[in-house]
Amino acid sequence: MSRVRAIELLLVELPLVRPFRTSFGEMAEKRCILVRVETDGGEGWGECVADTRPDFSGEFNDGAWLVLRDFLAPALVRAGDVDVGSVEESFAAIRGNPMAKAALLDAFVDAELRADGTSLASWLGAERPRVECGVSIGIAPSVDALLAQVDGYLAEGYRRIKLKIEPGTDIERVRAVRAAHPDILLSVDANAAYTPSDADVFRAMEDLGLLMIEQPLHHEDLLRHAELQANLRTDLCLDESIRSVADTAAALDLGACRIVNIKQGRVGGVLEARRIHDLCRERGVPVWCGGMLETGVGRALNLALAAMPGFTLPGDTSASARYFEDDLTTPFELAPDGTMAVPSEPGIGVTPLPERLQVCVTRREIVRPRSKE
Ligand code: SMG
Ligand code: MG
Repeated sequence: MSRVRAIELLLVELPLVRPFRTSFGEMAEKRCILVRVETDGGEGWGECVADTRPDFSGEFNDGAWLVLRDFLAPALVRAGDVDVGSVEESFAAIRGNPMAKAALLDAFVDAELRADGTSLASWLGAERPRVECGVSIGIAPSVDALLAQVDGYLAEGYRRIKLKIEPGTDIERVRAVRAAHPDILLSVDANAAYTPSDADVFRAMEDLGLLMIEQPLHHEDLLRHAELQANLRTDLCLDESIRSVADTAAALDLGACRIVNIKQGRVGGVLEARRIHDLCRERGVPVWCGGMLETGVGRALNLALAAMPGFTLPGDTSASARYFEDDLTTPFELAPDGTMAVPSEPGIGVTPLPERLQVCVTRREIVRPRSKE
């Protein structure tokens, strides 16, 4: 149980080692909000997975900043004594905005666990000291460029390759990678770029031995995903469509997917992510840890989640070097066997390096209790 003394918002900017292109756009820099919560027991850190534009979801940095500064942070400060079991209640009157909520909630959970000397991984019941890592490859300028990237990541040890796809180049690209690597774990992610009339594209991929097809259709369309899944042998996985444990239950009941991508930031934080994990585990549905090109702060949290027992497939938990020349934290490194260590220090186990914050922070604001509170 702690009282929140101050909530600091920091906007950070880091160049990416290579632009990341998806079916909805290209990203050349990482720009995100970090949240630092100060309680009477210590401090904690969270990272917001929103980006500059509302493209992956409706949330974006400037909007999340306002929601955090004007609604979520004041609500948490007003709530008085809270603990990890009651912190979500302080946000209950604020609809939507799961990415903003996750950043603040995760920072609070981190502060509580640090004060208690418990690592997030052990608190979540994580069972593995290391997790298997995959890598997500953006849409490349050409087949040759793509094949070269795949070769490079496989040589580093990554255990699963995920290809971003878009209409027009999809089948040719996936076939080329499969032909070059007949035995690797290979999946594709459409980021909702297709419609039910594109079913032929996915049928053409049936004999390519894909581990899954991620989010082929519109994020709000569970019914059409269910129809597509009924007509495909390949497993569908939902990402953007899953914003809560309720969405997950609906998707599973409808048969809209057979695999779930858990991104804690997309579902309002680590507590809801754990509920989704528990539901899927109960129902025998494999889950894996998605990524939002997080800095070391968000990556540390993802690694703790990915070590939970229901996370049975390699996640998009790649090494710091896959994204940044210089991360905000001590870099996360991939071992040659394609695994990464789960942080074992209290809380998320890492703290942004002050000298990196000095370079990367472009905006800061602090919310404190009003004097009468
Ligand atoms: O963190 O390595 C990563 C990126 C993983 O492909 C990835 N994320 O839809 O799963 C997804 C995308 C969303 C990011 S779009 C900027
Ligand atoms: Mg995805």
